[in-house]
Amino acid sequence: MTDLDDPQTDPFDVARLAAAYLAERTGVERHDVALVLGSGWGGAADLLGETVAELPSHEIPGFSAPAVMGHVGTTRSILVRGEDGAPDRHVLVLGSRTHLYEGRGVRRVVHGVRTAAAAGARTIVLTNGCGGLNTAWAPGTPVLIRDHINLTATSPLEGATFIDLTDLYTQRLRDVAHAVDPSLAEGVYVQFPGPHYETPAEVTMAGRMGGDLVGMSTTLEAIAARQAGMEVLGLSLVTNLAAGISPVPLSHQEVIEAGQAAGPRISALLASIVRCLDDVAATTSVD
Ligand code: 8IG
Repeated sequence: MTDLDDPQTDPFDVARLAAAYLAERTGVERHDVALVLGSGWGGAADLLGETVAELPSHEIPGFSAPAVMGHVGTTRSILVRGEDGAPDRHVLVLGSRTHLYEGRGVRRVVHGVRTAAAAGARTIVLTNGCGGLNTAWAPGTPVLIRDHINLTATSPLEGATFIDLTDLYTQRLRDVAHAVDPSLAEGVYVQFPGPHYETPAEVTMAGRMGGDLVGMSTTLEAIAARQAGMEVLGLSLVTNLAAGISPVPLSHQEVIEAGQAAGPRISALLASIVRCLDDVAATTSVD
């Protein structure tokens, strides 16, 4: 049973199948950390370490082909060498994600996360490109996700599954990120369904609700990650000021260009954070 669209299929069975496929294709039995690369974050994997294996994501059971230009469609296994006696870590890099707006269902949106958990990952780093409400955050500014507001009106959890989200983007991992870069800002990420950007009135609403960032991904993945027992770190790249905050209309081209311009800097930041995560995650249980 590999059809995620079939309600009879257990999505965790498909995730285990995908993880077994990954182990076979990469030769890596277990991965320690997973990394989901969103808009603007694509170059980060190159700085992490040596790529052990790279495969087109759509070949993995349950994965679909990427739909959006600028999203890399490969999955990589990277060996991050431990420094100062720290152990080597296997990092699973998911270079593409399925967005809710693609209409393929929530199970597909979170399948990569569940696969990472089935592959052994205890820590997941979710990255995205987003709009910013704070004018002090120029396009190209990375922001740590402190919490989220899920406006998709859906959940990856099925049935009466109650999961505590009090410390979803854990303070512990945000402390690790701040140790790498004390200047990192923090914000509340608001996920809209998309694929249209917000109206200025919706951005005003997001701000009054307590939001700082608006985007179209991440919250459902974070919930699924927590359900799977993973510790979550979220990093947003502000690629544009949100509608109405900016005097000019948004364009997808602007988003891609801001990502490319910020690429080298945020890639180095992400690589440093992942190397530090390894050290912490190696000695910490999240059960
Ligand atoms: I990149 O301004 C990016 N993704 N919802 N709004 C929403 N998603 C985004 C935006 C934005 N920029």
